[in-house]
Amino acid sequence: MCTNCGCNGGKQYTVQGDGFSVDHTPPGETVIVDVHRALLFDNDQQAARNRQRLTEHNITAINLMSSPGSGKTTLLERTIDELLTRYRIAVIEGDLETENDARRIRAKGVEAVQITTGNACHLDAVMVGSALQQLDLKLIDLLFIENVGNLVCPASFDLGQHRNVTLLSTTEGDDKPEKYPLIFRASDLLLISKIDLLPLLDEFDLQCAADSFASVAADTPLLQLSAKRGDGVTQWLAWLNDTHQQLQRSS
Ligand SMILES: Nc1nc2c(ncn2[C@@H]2O[C@H](COP(=O)(O)OP(=O)(O)OP(=O)(O)O)[C@@H](O)[C@H]2O)c(=O)[nH]1
Ligand SMILES: [Mg+2]
Repeated sequence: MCTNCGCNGGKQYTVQGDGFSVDHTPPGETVIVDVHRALLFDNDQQAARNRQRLTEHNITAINLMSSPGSGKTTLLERTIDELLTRYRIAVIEGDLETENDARRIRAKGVEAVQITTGNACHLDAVMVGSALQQLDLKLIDLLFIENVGNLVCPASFDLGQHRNVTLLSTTEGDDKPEKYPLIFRASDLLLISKIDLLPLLDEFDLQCAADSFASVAADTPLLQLSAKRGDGVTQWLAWLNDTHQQLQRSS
């Protein structure tokens, strides 16, 4: 179980490449609250340092969160295809195991650092800070952080990103925002992904998904997207562009 929520059975996080690792000893029940507070306090401090470094380098950092398989890496591949001539892009990939996603990103000609978390179900700011040391920040405009596929824990850990984007795939059901409110409430943008599959999924109702999302995050924008077919990609790129310009003006 992880020391935050009790879901990490392992003891070690690893960022491949620079040998970073931390041991986590499961605390006794009476200690858990204090450990939570200390853990999140330390995490937030590291996240603030990450954000400051990124901002100093005029980098816009986007944290992508969703269930496993909702289409995060596919969206990144599409985004790179569309934006690489305009922006310098880098990606930090989070998964329990394998370098698969980083390989997919590198195949697009973009630098990617793979973090493998062992059994941990989320990235944290220390892991991201360590991954940042492996990137030349002077050569990046947009940094995407693909979080571990999970609708719960990633929402609790600030990584130093500037914006959170959450994907909800049509294959997951339209009631997820109400069932997992924390992550949807933390989002700056919701992407309903794989809408090309809608004709096959008569149970998924776009209006129900929008209502469910509005019930937890009324003022947050939502886009319908198919990274495969291209629906909504123009709007997604426009959101990214606007966000980057906005952050540049305010820094
Ligand atoms: N039909 C359809 N399939 C998609 C779309 N986007 C992704 N997929 C498929 O969904 C599966 C998972 O996609 P990934 O991009 O690997 O998902 P992910 O969120 O990165 O997965 P994890 O990193 O394991 O959490 C793959 O088989 C993709 O081809 C889409 O827009 N439409
Ligand atoms: Mg992925």
